Amino acid sequence: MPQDNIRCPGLTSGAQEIHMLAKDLPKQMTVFYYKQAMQLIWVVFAGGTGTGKSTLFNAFCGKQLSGTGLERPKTSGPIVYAHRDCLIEKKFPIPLIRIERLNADDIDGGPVTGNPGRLMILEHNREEWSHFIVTDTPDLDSVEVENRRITEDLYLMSDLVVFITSEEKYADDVPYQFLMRIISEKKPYFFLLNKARGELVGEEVTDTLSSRQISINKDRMWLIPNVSSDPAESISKDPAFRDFRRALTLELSAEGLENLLKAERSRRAEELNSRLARLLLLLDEENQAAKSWSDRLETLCRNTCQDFLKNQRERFLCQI
Ligand SMILES: Nc1nc2c(ncn2[C@@H]2O[C@H](COP(=O)(O)OP(=O)(O)O)[C@@H](O)[C@H]2O)c(=O)[nH]1
Ligand SMILES: [Mg+2]
Repeated sequence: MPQDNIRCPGLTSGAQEIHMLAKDLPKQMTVFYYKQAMQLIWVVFAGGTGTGKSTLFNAFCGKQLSGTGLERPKTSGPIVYAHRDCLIEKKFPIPLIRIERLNADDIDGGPVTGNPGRLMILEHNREEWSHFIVTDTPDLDSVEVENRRITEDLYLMSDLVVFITSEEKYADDVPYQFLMRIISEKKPYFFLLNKARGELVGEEVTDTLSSRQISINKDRMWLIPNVSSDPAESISKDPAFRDFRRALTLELSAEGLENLLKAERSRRAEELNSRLARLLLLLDEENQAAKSWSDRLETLCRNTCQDFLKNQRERFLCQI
């Protein structure tokens, strides 16, 4: 059972959800206030294990920043590519995470892999990228609880998610649940299906997803073909990848900053409101259930006493 400060008797089927909401809401509110005070777009690359998140993150940033490879888990902590003046640390809302900084031009040991419980900021000085940050994350279906938790926290921080999947993964349960959440919460997203076979077409993907109640906006979907050698190099030259990069760069233009942040803030406020309303509704149902149980007990108690008295009277009354 999650830890929270709510005491409820657990008489309704919503009791478990009450505890989940009560546990998550304080963090969501802290994130809300942190982001409210910041003119910065958080782009988060997220997806299942080995789908190519780090490869595509590097290709988008135009630099080998994050380690890639098939040994799992390769990315052990989040890696953030940010302008050196971004004040990410100020009142950072995720507790228990240490923030470290490195100059992105100075990663002598090659691409970094991150560390559990730490957020690694790789600083740059590209002025045209100073109003947004790009984050690579550990696998959201990682076997490590810590990895899954941090990816979940970064999702809360995100204003835009680049969801990455691959042909063999896109119907898997955990990535599917995550995608479902992105769409149901109306979070802005880009959907990349990496390592796609040549003959795979968009309709096949959208049909499979719609058979599982996920409707993907085709304008937000790119199939990045499987390249046979040197993915780091080949992907950045691929026309589908270039098209995705153009679309994301356009979305992140400095002129669009105000609108994107405004839309995301009101989406976030709505999301919080609906969670709070849901919590109040479930608590009310618990109250009603508690009241009717207490009424039932009272009736039972009264009937039992009356039966008992009647029984005793009959027993002790003199009978002729
Ligand atoms: N052959 C091939 N390998 C790829 C492609 N994209 C990524 N990879 C490889 O897949 C492995 C996992 O990629 P990585 O970016 O580390 O995945 P992540 O775990 O999602 O971050 C790496 O060895 C990449 O080089 C591709 O299009 N073709
Ligand atoms: Mg990775």
